[in-house]
Amino acid sequence: MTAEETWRLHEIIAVSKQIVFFGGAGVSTASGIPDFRSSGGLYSQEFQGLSPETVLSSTFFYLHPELFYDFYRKNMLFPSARPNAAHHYLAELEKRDVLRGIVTQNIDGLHKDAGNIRVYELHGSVRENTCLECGASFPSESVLHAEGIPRCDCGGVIKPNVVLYGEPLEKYVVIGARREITNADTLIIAGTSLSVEPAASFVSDFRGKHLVVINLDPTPADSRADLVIRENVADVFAALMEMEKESCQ
Ligand code: CNA
Repeated sequence: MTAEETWRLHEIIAVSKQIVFFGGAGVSTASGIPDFRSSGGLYSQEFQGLSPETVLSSTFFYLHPELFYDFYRKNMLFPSARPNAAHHYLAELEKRDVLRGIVTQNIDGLHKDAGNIRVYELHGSVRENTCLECGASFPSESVLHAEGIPRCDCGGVIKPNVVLYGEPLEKYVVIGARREITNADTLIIAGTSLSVEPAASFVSDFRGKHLVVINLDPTPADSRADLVIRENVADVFAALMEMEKESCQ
C-alpha cells in the first residue's frame, strides 16, 4: 500500500460523519479464519465430494445433520480467533461517533468482540444457537463440544442462528442495514467478493459522497469507487492507526 493511499483514506475518514462499513470474510482472514473464494479458501476444498455451498444449505442441514455438523465444527467455528487491526480500528471509529454502523456478512462475531455495538450481521452469528423444539438458546461451545448432532435437554436438535443457503435473511436486520447504507456519507467496502446475494446488492443503496473499496481481488464495486486499495484490510487499518497516532504527537 502506498503512503498516498493511506493518506487519501485518512482524508476521506476525516471529512466523514456518517461512515458505514460493509464487510465480508476477508476482514477476518488476518484473524486466522479462512474465507470462501480466495485461493486458500473453503471453496478450494471439497468435503466428501460436496461443495461448501451444498453442505451449508438448509436442505443439507435437515437431511444430513450429522454430516453438516462434522463440516461446520471443522470449518466454521474458530474459538481462539481474536479481532485484528481492522476490527479494532472500526471499534475506535464507533467510539469517535463517526461510524453509523457495520454491515457484515461474517458470522464469526469478531466485530462485537472488538467493541462495536451497531453491527448488522446479515448472515447471523455462530455465537447464537437455538433448539428447534423448545427455542432454548445455547452458546457456540455447546455445538463445538457436542458429539455428533448437538441436542437440547428436551431432545430437540440445536441449530446455529446462521443463514444457511436457501434461507431468507432476517427482515429487521436487512431493514436496519439498508437504512444505514442509504444514510451514509461514506461507504467502505472491504474483504468481500460481493458475490453472495442478496447481501451484495445492498451496497447499491449507497447515495453518499465517498465510496472506498479495500480488497485483495477486484470487486464489482471498484468502478464506482473514489478509492480502491488492493491490500490486506488489517494492514491498511494498522497503517492508518499508526499514521493517525503519529499525526497526534
Ligand atoms: P468471499 O466470497 O470468500 O470473498 C472474500 C474476499 O475477500 C475476496 O474477494 C478476497 O480477495 C478478499 N480478501 C481475503 N482476505 C483479505 C484480506 N486480508 N484483506 C482484503 N481482502 C481480503 O467472502 P464474502 O464475505 O464476500 O462472501 C460472503 C459469505 C462468506 C458469507 O455468507 C459469509 O457467511 C461467509 N464466510 C464468513 C466467514 C466469517 O464469518 N469470517 C468466513 C468464511 C466465509
